[in-house]
Amino acid sequence: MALTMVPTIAVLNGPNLNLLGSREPALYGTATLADVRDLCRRTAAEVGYDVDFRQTNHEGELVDFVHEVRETASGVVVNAAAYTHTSIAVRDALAMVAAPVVEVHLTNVHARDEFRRHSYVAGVATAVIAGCGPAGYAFAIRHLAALDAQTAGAPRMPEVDGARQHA
Ligand code: CA2
Repeated sequence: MALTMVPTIAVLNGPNLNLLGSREPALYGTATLADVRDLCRRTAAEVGYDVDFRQTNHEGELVDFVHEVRETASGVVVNAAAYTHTSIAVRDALAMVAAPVVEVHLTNVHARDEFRRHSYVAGVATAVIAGCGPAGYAFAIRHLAALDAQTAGAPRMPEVDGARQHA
């Protein structure tokens, strides 16, 4: 009997998000990152996906995570946290991802400090979700699943396929 691979959505989290739920509940709520991971897994399972959920406090490791998932993930959800506002390296890595990328922030970054209004990630993302708390991750997963369902039925462009074979 043939094994069927379950497609995977990667959920990548940046610095300090490992401490979620332990500080600043008025701003970030009380959910922990483990709660966010469980929400992502439940949501993804509902729409037929696995989740590869990761967090790092290191810029280079976040770049490595993007490289590891860039050819295999059906979509990427990224909350690059403070690296959103500082990292051209993270942006350049995300620009090389074949699948759509959704940028997520727990808080409304546009209603906070001025420096949080600029995102290096947004320019290479398909969509940006901010201010919905952990639900933003679930919205992102549902959106990526919907995009994947759209493209699954679409005819592929031969010149694009050819270019990719030689890449
Ligand atoms: O709102 C978001 O999701 C942010 O990406 C969170 C980042 C911040 O630098 C971005 O501007 C917006 C900060 C993550 C800090 O994580 C926490 C750690 C402990 C308690 C609460 C949050």
